[in-house]
Amino acid sequence: MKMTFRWFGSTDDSVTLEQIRQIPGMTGIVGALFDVPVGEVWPIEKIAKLKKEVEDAGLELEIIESVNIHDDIKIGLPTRDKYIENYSQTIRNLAQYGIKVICYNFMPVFDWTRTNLAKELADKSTVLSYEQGVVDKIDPTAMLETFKSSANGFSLPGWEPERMATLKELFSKYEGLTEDTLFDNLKYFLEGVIPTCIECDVKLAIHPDDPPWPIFGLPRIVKNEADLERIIGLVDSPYNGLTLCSGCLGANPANDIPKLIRRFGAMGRIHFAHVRNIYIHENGDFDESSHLSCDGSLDLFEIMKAYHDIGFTGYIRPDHGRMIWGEKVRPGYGLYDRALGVTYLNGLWEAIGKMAQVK
Ligand code: DNO
Repeated sequence: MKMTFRWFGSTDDSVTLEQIRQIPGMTGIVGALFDVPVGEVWPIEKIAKLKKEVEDAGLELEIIESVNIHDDIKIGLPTRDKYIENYSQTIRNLAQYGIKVICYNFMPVFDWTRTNLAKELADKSTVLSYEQGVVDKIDPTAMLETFKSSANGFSLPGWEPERMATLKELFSKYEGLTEDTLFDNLKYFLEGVIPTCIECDVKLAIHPDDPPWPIFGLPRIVKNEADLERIIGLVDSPYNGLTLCSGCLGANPANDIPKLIRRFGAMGRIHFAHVRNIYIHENGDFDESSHLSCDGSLDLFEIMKAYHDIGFTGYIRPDHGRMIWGEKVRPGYGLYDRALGVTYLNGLWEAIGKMAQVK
């Protein structure tokens, strides 16, 4: 596996490349251009600048999270062809700079959703959390206020202010869209871009829905094993792959994460691993706990063992972290707890590897 760390760029991340490089075992950055509006081609010059910055810091840039998909593609509007062409051009541009994997999602309107970005735990750390009762009661536009007021002044990935400004209009465009139509639209998108992926040797890795069930009456299609199976069958190519996010899929206890890793990993379809833990309450609500198995509901040893057993050589990153030690940065994306996460994952990996040799 290749250990990586998500970074939001020199102007929008309080964590520096130098700090990231000092985390033991770190090899690369998971990067993106956050100032290019969704749907536009990513300019060569900006990609070149990002690549150089990362490499000058002694790290690699081979994976992008995310090149987001324009809503017209998800809805299936006639304008989608133009956006699919733009997406293909972005793939070509990224390939020129050595990008190997692109993570994306296919969630209507909202990317990942939480109801509290700073829930205080008994030890006074704060975590991202999700309460279904809150989501059921509030107008989705109110979610924006929650996000704005508790994001420590940072923008949040997937919640771009320009897009969110047209929220009501966006919702009306999605009206009546079913899961099946969303699958059809994903297939149309994949059929449009996979030939370019093959030509450029860039793999796509769809990110699961977070949480993995429909919210605000919008359909979601990357929720469980059956969905993942259907997705990889839409275009049967290794270039049509997965980002296996343990925390997203794991929010539904029916999703057996080690089983999913073994199954889709053996098929060579997992290109990117997001590994984190969550603590699921009795009513199904959840908090994003520390990565440690005993702090959450997922068994991180079993998850890392599954990756080890399939001989995983892809990219991996710790996922969201808690806010600890007085850090006040982008919720979920501080330095300290994610660095602890990396060290823990590396420790598990080393131990599992050595145990396998002893046997
Ligand atoms: C949240 C992330 C997501 C993820 C996208 C991928 O922190 O896990 O925003 O990057 O869904 O497109």
